[in-house]
Order: sequence, then structure tokens, then C-alpha cells
Amino acid sequence: MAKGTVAYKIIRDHLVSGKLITGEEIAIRIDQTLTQDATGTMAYLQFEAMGVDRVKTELSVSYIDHNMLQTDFKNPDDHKYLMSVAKRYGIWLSKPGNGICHQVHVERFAKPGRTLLGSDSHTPTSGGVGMIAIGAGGLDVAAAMAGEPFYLKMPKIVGVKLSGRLPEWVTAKDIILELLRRLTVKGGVGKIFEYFGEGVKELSVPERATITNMGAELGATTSVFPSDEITRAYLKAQGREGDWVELLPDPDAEYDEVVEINLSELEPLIACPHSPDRVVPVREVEGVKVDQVVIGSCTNSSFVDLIRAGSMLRGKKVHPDVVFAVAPGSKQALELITQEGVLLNFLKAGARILESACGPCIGMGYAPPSGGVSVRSFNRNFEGRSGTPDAKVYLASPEVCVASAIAGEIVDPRRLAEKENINWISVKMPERFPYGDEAFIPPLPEEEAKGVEIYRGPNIRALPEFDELPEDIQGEVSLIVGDNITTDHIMPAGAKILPLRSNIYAISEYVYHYVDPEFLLRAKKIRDEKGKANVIIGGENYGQGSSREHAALAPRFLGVRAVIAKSFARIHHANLVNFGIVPLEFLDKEDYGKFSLGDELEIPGLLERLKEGKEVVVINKATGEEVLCRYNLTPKQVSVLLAGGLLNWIKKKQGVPL
Ligand code: MIC
Ligand code: SF4
Repeated sequence: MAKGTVAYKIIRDHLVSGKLITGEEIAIRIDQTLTQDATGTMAYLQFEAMGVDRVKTELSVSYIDHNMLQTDFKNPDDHKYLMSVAKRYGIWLSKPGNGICHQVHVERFAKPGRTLLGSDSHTPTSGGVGMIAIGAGGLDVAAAMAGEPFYLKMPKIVGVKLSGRLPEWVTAKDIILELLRRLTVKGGVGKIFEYFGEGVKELSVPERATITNMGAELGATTSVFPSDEITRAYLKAQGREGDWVELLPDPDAEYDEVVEINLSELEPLIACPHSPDRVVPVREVEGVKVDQVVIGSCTNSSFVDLIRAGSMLRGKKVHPDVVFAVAPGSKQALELITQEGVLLNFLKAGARILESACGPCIGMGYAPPSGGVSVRSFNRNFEGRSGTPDAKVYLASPEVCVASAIAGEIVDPRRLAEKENINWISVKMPERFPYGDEAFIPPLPEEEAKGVEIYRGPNIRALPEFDELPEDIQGEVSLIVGDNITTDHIMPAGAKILPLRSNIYAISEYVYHYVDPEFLLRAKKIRDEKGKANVIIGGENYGQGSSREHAALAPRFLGVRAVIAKSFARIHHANLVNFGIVPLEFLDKEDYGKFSLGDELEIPGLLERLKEGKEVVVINKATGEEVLCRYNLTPKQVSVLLAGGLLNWIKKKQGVPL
């Protein structure tokens, strides 16, 4: 039961209901929340609908970092909405340009021993300072701001024992890539990864945050490091020593499982297109010609990353065939590399300097050329995510990125360093960081806040209303997909679609756009002309990746009422429930093959069966076959589904008219 571990202790101290037994439903109190603009507008529309006067958390922060292109009124309208909501409800606001939410949160707000719920899948980044930080859909975060606890199944606590010392040119990124190589993108579902052992002392807070950040790619609930003297020194340099508490695993702590990594045996690794778990040693793909390189994203854009990358470039030039860019993770990191003179190295080497924002990571600018190869220090390389459908994106440490930018081809940094006479440097932690707090707007006092009017531009459309779950489902198979479908497949982002996040009517036109452009018309026909429910058939790990609830909300709007899959990713599963789509799992995975596009289906007595906890029968009317399905739903989730979604459920609970 993992007693005595850091994760167990934090969860125990925040337990509101349930027993700390793996797989049992628990509810935990949420101390802090974060949102970003792309999920935030919807989260705050939902929060507003809950009729609460002021956030009930210790701290809530609204970041603007994703939708930054501002090619027309849409994004700035959303920013203005978010700024007014923050003022109205007692929320901190981090202005555009201030940095990527996770990076900034670690720097300025993350607190050891506390809980954080964020409407972004990389929220676990703050686990790098010893907090339980979980990514969730916007609606769950809105509920937490309204004072609701967060419900989850008690995860398994996996101890990752780090022994040995990282060799030169091998970094934190290689530790998490090694885990992804071993465990794959679904290896972490239902698990918390807690790091322990001698090797932990080798890692600074930003390096720990790289690991907890990319733990999201394992499908993990979260990842956590202990809070030790290294954490204390970091928080002190941030002017926040008062936020520090020591949090170490007890000497007799027992993990549910243990994975061991000997740091001394690692070498530079790289994830090949198009999945973060297609990991091989860099030397195996050496020689692949590179078109563009970028250092940035919430995974690897801290000052540690930038200082080392910038130092490698001193007196060097980016290869003439390569375009190289840097997007510092925060204004603080940018200020620091400016002070240290490292920014100049980037400029002199021929780098483009991008804004401190998500940018290329989510296809917001800097897309690769057709069929191009891009080497990035990021965390996701799903097909098409960069904005170029046929680009090939590789993921690696900033050091591998710089080496490849200089060489014009993928190269092991150890080999390049030898050839080009580049020395490895260990980065010194500053005594005091430039805080960079100018770009935060603190919450207004309660009385003043009450008078603030919320701004709503034409890009913001009210949420559609959804009905309750019908007794039975009469449906049709409108799409069949394979394993590891990502939320980028379901609800793509990028420069054209991301600005539509506050308008469900407009964004739903792009559901499964690149997977099957015919899906939209089919779904609408089933919904409007045939008056039936759309049913999607999926493979393993359905809905991995982002926390975007639009990947559930928009399909629900198009009439999807059930997804039948071999298995689901955690956040998407919760989002489906939150928007009233029933996630069913094949009892026998072979039954996946028993459905064809256009088959008519019936799910008789669905409502009763959910209420009674019985397995569900899906009748394929086209073949006459019956397939048994189960569901992995807690009692609370069943009642949410019956209500037609979480918003209806909360409104009922709070006595707000539906
Ligand atoms: C992502 O990395 O895919 C995002 C964009 O940050 C998402 C959130 C979103 O879709 O807005 C995430 O990771 O949750
Ligand atoms: Fe932003 Fe990319 Fe991090 Fe998502 S993964 S929060 S898009 S930097």
C-alpha cells in the first residue's frame, strides 16, 4: 500500500473520502489550481455556470501561454476574458509572454506537500518540488476552484530508484526517455512514479521537473520527487524559502513496484517519430539530415537547459541548412540568460529567439517544412502536431538538439563535443533568481472583485446544454480507430483550430479532421437525419496525451454518446464521463474486430445496467452478434453520467437551476 512514501503521505494528508487502497475511489482536497488559456476559457465558463462567488482554493493561477499568435481578434478576446475573470474571482493572472504555465508555476508557486490540479496534462511538472500535481479536464479544475475535492482511483505508487551518476552529456531528459523506452506510453496508467535513491541528489529542481513533466507521456497520474535540501536551496533562491517543508520517504517505505535506473549506464537517447516511446540511443540514428531544431516547451526550457545549450554554442555557428530556434520557458529564464550573457551566444550562432510560450510544441508557428526533420527538446511528437502533417519530429535533450543544429544532422553530443572541442559544463544554481513578477496580476480584494464586469468578445460562445443519459442507446458506428489514439487526433490544435477553443460550435467542425475528413458529415447525419447516437470503436490507450476536454465536449456536441475501446487513457476517460459520453471496454478484446463502419447498434437497458453495476450488452444489429462490455467507473462517475455530465451534476448539487 506504499505507506511511508512521499506520494502516500501527501495524499493521506489531503484525503476527504475513501480508503488508501490501490484502485479504490478516493477524493482529495485541492490546494492550488492552474489553467492555461487554451483550456482555461472553457474551464472558467464552466466555473461561472457553477454560481460560486470566489475561488475556494489557497491559490489559483490563470496562465496565458498557448494561444499566442493573435492573427485576429479571437485570441486577444480570449485573453481579455481571462483577465477579467481572474479579477472577478480572486485568481492570479500570468500575462502573455510571462512563460509556459508549468515552468512558471515551479518557479513562483509550487509548494512541497501541497496538491495542485491543472487543466493541462503536464501539470505534474510541479511534482519536481515534491507536490502532488495532477492534470485534469477544465471542468474538474473548475469544480476544484468551486471547492469540490478531486476524485480519482488510488493509484499504484511505483518507486523509481536512481543509483549512480549521470555521465557527461547524459541528462534528466535521458532518464525519462529511458523510462518511456522500457514502459511505453501506456506503461504508467493508474500509477504515480516517485523517485528515490542516491541519484536524486544529483538532480537540480529544474532537472527533476523535466522528469516529472514527461512522466505524463507514460500515461501516469503524476510523478513526484522528495523535497530535500536541493529543493530548499531552489526555493530560497526564488525568495520562497518559507514555502519549503522537508518531505522524504520513510526509511522503511515500501513501494507497490520498484523500477531501477543506474544513471552511470545511461547514454544520450532520442524518441523517433511519431511517439515519445519510440526511444533509441542517439548513435543509432546519427546522420539523419535535420531541417530545423528548437529548444523550448515545458519539458526543457529552464535556465539550466538554456545556459548549457547557450554555452555549447559559444563561438559556434548553426549549420547553414538548419534553422534553429530557442523559446525560453519563462521570462525569468530569459532574464537570467540575458544577465549571464548567454543570450548573445544564441544570437551570434544564428538562432531565432521565440517568445516564452508553448509555440511550436502545439503547432503555433515555426512548423517544419514539408516532410522535414525537426529535432526538439519537447515532450510530444505525435503525427501532425507540429503543424506539418508529414514532418518527422524527434525528441531529445537540449544538448542533443544543439549538437544536431551545429552538425546539420542528428549526432551524439559526445562525438560532436570531441570533434568541435566543446566542454561539458555543470550549471551553477544562482543565489537569487530574477523573480520576474512584473507580469503577474495578483487577485483583487473580495469587495473590489465583486464589482468587476466580465468581458466577453464575439469569440466566446456559451456552452451548449446537454441532456441526460437515455434509457437505451440506439446508435451507429461512425468511426473505428486503432491503438494509442491521441487527443491531437480527436481534436487537433495548431494555429487554425486552437483559437476556436472558446466556441464549441466552430471547433466541433474539426473533430477527427485529419484522421477521417468524412467523419464530421457522417456524425451529423447520424445525429440529425437518423436521430441516433454516434458510437466510436477504439483500441488500446484511447485518448492519450493532452487534457483538452474539447476532445470529449466537441464529439458529444456531434452526438457521440458512447466510445467502446480496448482501454482508455486516464484524463480522457474522465473527460468523456464529464461530458456524458459512456466509456465502455470490451470484456474480450478480440470483440474489437466484430464491428464495421455503419453498423447499427443497440445498447439495451444501459441506464439500469450502469445503476446496478452490471456488464453492458452491445447488440450489433448488422451481424446479430452480442458483445459484452464492462466499464471502469466509480459510483460518482455513474451518477455524473446519469445526470448527463459533471456540470449538470454540480449544478444540481449546488442548487443552481439547470
Ligand atoms: C498539449 O501539450 O497538448 C496541451 C496543448 O498543452 C494540452 C492542453 C490543451 O490541449 O490545451 C495538454 O497537454 O493538456
Ligand atoms: Fe505547452 Fe507543449 Fe507544454 Fe503542452 S506540452 S503545456 S503545448 S509546452
